[in-house]
Amino acid sequence: MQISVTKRGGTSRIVVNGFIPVIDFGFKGRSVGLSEGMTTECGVLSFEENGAGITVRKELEHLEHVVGFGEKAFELERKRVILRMWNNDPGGYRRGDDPLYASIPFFISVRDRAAGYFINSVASTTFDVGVSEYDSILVRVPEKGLEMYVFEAGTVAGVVEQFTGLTGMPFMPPLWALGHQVSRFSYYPEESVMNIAGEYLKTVPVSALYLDIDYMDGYKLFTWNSRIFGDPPRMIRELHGMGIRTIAIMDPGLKAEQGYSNFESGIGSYVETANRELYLGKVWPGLCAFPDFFDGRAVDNWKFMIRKFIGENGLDGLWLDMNEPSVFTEGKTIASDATHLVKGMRMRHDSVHNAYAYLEVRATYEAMKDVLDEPFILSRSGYAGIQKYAALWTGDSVSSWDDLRLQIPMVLSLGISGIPMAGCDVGGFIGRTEPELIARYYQMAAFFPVFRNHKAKDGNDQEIFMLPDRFSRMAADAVAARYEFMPFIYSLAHEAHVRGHPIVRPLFYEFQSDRATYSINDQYMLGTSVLYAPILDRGAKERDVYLPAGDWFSLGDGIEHRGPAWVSKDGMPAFVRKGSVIPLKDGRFIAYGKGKFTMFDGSEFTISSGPDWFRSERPVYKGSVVFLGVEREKGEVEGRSVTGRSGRNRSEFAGRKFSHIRLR
Ligand code: NBV
Repeated sequence: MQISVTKRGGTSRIVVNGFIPVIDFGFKGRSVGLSEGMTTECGVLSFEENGAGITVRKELEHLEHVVGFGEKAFELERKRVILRMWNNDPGGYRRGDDPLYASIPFFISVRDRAAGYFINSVASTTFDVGVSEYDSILVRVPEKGLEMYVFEAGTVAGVVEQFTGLTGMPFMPPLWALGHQVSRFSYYPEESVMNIAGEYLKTVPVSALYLDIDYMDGYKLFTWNSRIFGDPPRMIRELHGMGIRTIAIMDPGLKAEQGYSNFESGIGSYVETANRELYLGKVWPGLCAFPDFFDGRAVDNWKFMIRKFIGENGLDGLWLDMNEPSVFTEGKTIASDATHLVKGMRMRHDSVHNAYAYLEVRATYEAMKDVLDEPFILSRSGYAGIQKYAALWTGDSVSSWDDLRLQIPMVLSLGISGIPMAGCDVGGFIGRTEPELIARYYQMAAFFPVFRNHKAKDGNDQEIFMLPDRFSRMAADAVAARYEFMPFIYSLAHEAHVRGHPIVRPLFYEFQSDRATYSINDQYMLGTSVLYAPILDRGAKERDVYLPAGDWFSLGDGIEHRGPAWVSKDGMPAFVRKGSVIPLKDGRFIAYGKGKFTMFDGSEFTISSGPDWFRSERPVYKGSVVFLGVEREKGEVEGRSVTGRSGRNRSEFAGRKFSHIRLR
């Protein structure tokens, strides 16, 4: 076995047996020579060849925390589980099911210091985290070589910075993509779409509406069913007139049908069988061919169709579904021995599987950039680095109280795995639901970066305006709270874009040495400044909240608390951390802490005792991104602007007058 190591800053790249990765992140470092094993900040790493591949072993201490791994249906702490990286459509999932749609073969170990480990393999790797061997993490890679990275930053945040520094900074979402989005499998015909949009707007703001697969003619990509959508560009224009963007779903497979020009134009650049024939797999439209996104010709052809479809219809975003890719066969995806054209060589599907969605999404994003200022993609599947192009949602969850709870560690783990733009189907996708659960879903996800209500065909209607008064009010208040915090969320999206930090964070991200935080799966931080603890139990009126060390100002009742402490709260329990400035809607902001605050427009004010609420004379949000740097040590908080965003966002925050903000 031949091992080489190169290093730059705290990041080391280890290459075993000269392996060339399918997705190359272009790391350049200086060689630090060959070694059989390597001592890292969180234990010794060693490598073994076994018949079928390579095993990486990392020491695991009893007190070590292991977090990350992206979208997994487990708690934040990912010790004592075996996780497989294989993009998969489980067709609905519950806690403990694995694998799911996206694979991020990256984890963070936390001892006194934190270090990150990333196995850059797009084949099926497994991570056995202290199950087969109590004191080891075993990573099994089914290949003769591998590329892996170690990030020795000391802090969780530092590791995430290094990981996103390597795999790419998250895209900057358009402001509207952070608003309340609505969806259903499927809203049609056109009149119903318009009626639903109208009904929604009577109750809550809606920033985007999704069209699911029924808009197509026989599920054929880039077509419309003209019986139910007579004039799509006109409908989209009308929705725009109501302030609503339109996002259409897109699957990867094109129906293999003679005379269907979008299929015919791709012939020669589809995935092939082992015998070099066209590979066909059954999906919604019937037998489909799959663009081989590893092949530049397929990419060019796809981009052409995407540009045309977006341009002709005036769409604002795309929703890339079924891109694991999901096929209706026993193996649930493209046959293992089908082939792709990877850098001029034909490679088996199973050795490149987890890269398929990444390449599809990249091609789509690049095409959309040609026709839209600020493209938005919501993707189901992905791989490390997908954050450069798309937001992810956690797929087909079940409408249940446990799934409601499960969505928190899932979305937070995506965030610390480099993917800040994430969310879940608000209300839950599969199955029968109940109004209270929908309302609690709205509260739980109120600050999730992607905030979209979506539901399966055979589940109850879960639009806010369909709920009994009491629950529609709860849900509408959650939407209002989100819009109140929108400038803050947008600032955090910008921070994510330039630093790679998550928007919503597990508590340990901010309080790394507080052991209790690693098992808090039902609370989250919004940036560094707000702690949120939604109520998640049927019939509950209040809940216990864990506040880590420091001073906290409870937004619901205005009480100050000193952590570490457990407190009991009702409503939507949210707390501001001392030393924060939080920009709110209409130019208002919350400032909590002593010290001198400088706002981006140059205005300054001093707080000598607090908690306090302040209102700036001029809007904090002025067509530019407010980016707040916090210097907690000196008790000073500084707000400064980063310009360059489009002025048209401005109007969305204009209007309303200041009132005390109370989260009900
Ligand atoms: O396109 C239909 C659905 C979609 O609504 C859902 O959000 C996706 O996760 N899609 C899966 C296809 C299969 C649904 C059973």
